Amino acid sequence: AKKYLTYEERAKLATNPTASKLFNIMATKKTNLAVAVDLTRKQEVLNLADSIGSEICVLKTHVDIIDDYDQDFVHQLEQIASKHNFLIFEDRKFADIGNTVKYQFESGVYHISKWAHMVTIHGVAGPAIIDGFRDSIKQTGAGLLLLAQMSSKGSLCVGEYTNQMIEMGKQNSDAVMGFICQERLESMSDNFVLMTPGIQFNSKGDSMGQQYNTPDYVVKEKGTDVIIVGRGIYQNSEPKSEAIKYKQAAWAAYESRLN
Ligand code: S5P
Repeated sequence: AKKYLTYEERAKLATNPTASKLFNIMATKKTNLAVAVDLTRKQEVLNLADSIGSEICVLKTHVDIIDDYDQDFVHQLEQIASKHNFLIFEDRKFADIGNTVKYQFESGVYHISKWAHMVTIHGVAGPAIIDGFRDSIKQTGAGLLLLAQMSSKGSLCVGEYTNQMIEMGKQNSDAVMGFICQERLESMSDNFVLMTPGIQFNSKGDSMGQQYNTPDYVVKEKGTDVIIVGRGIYQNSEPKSEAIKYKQAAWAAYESRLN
């Protein structure tokens, strides 16, 4: 059987500052729940963030789906994040050459580098994509999350591609804080945070290829660290009490794998 370390121990092994910070928040707040708030109005996102903030370690955004996005949105979200001690994860899935992603990260409407504690990256363009983030994250300590596997049906992020993404992470472990994945593979060392989307209690999937597992399955059976829940929480009529259920299930799975 695998030997699992505690999140406190993992915080000390982390090679990226945001990874270390996240492991510490998880241990302090006793939550390995991240929520994907895929709502399209600024006030809806902010209201949900404030209502579930005490239950989560990370709030994941897709800022490019917010109809009325503005700088005030980010300003308010940052205040809510520091009030409740969670991190902000912009799920931008950068995938271009280094020089282009540098502009996409720092410029444009969103200025993601100014406020995101972590962002997602696809490795299709090769490891030099990471060089596009270096200037910024040297200053902020932000973390990169590499997409090693995806939750959707027919995903091409499998097999040798997955192995190459893990290798890319290890070669850049100062900048890379962890992986988006569906399972812990032997080669994923303990300095990395493993985050898993495609989580819902009461559904197996949607009509557009999403596939769901339970918190217990991915954390206990598959060995990942953080569950990412979207519609299972924000579409529930009682999002706060539903968030507490996901938090408790994921934390119980974490505790039981330590024994
Ligand atoms: O493989 C992936 C990677 C990600 S980041 N599968 C995913 O679903 N995601 C994201 O997780 C997706 O963009 C969405 O924001 C969230 C899942 O949302 P849900 O509503 O299906 O829980």
